[in-house]
Amino acid sequence: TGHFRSFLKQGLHYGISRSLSLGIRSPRFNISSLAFSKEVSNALKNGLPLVALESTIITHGMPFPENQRMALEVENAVRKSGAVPATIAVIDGKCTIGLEESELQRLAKIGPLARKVSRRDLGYITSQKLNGGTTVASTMILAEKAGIDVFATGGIGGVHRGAETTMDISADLIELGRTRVGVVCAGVKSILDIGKTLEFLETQGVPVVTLGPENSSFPAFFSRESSFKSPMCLGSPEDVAALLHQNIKLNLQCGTLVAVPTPEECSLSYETMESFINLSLKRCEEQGIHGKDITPFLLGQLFHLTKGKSLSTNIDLVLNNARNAASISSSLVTRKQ
Ligand code: PSU
Ligand code: MN
Repeated sequence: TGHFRSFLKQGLHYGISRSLSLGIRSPRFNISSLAFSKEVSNALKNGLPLVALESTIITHGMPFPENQRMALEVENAVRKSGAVPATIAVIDGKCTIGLEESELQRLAKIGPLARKVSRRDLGYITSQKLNGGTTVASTMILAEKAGIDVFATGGIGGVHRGAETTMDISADLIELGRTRVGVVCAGVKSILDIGKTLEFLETQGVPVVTLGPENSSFPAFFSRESSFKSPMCLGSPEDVAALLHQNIKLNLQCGTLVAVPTPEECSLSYETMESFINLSLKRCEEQGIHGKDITPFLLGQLFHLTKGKSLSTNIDLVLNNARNAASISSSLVTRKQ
C-alpha cells in the first residue's frame, strides 16, 4: 500500500502542479518541479495568507523528538494566527511545499541523515532523489517559486566570526539580496559576527527592520538586545506588511529581513551566552569542524552548556516569529487585494 499511496500522491502532485501552471501563478517559474500539500495548494488557489517554514531547523537545528514537536507546534501556531503553514523540504528528491504529517515525522526522525540543502545543493539533491532539510536560502528560493511572500524561522545564517580569514559567510545573506521573500527571524545568533552581518546585508541592499519601538537594537536571537542599532524599526505587523508591499511594488527583487526580539520571559542573558559561545567556538576550532557543519555543531554545544535552556528558548522564539509572520502575511494579503 506504501507504493500505492505514493503513486496516488504523485498523481495528486501532478494534478496540482498542472492546475498551478495553468495560469494561477506567475509563468516565470516552472511550477511543475514543485510538489504541494493539499492544504497549501488550496490556500494558493484561494488567495489565503501563507507562511513558509524552513526544515534545516528540523533536520540539523534540534534533536529528535523536540524537532518534531517544534515543527508541528509551529505549524499550528501559524494556523491559529490565521494563516496557512507551508513547511518546505526536499522529500525523495522532490521540492515539497507543505509537508504531510507523515513526511514531517520522517524528516524529524532521520534528522542529520537528511542533507542540509542550501542553494548550491538543490540540483544535486533532487537529481539524486535524496531527502533534505532546506536552509533559509533554499527555502526562500522555493517559497518565491511557489508564490509565498512571508517566511518564518528562528535565526538566519550570517557572517561568521573570523570570516576575514575563513570567508565563511552564509549563502542566506546573498539570497536575501536577490530573492523576494520577507524573512521573519529573531535576529542573528551571536555565534556569528552581528556587526559584519549587518554590514553585509547593507551591501546586498537588504532592508533590515526590527519589530519594535524607534531606536531598538537588532536582536541577538537568545537575547532581545545586542550592541547594534537596528537599521529600521516598525511598531506593528501591519507596518511591516506595508513595507513588504512597497518593496513588491518597487520591484526591487530582494528580500526583507524582519527581526522580532525574543519574548522577555524566555530570553537568555547576553553575557552568559557570550561566554558559552566563546567556549563553543574554541571547541569547534580544536575539533577541526568547518564549512556547513559549523552551525549545527555550535547549536549542539550551546544546548549542552545551557543544560537544554537554549533549546526551549529556541522553540519559544520560533513560535513567536511564526505568529508574527502569520499576522504580517494576513495584512499583506489584504493590501494586495
Ligand atoms: N541559525 C540558527 N539555527 C539554525 C540555522 C541557523 O540559529 O537552524 C540554520 C538555518 O537553516 C540557516 C542555516 O539557514 O542554519 C545556515 O547555515 P550556514 O551558516 O551553513 O549557511
Ligand atoms: Mn557557512
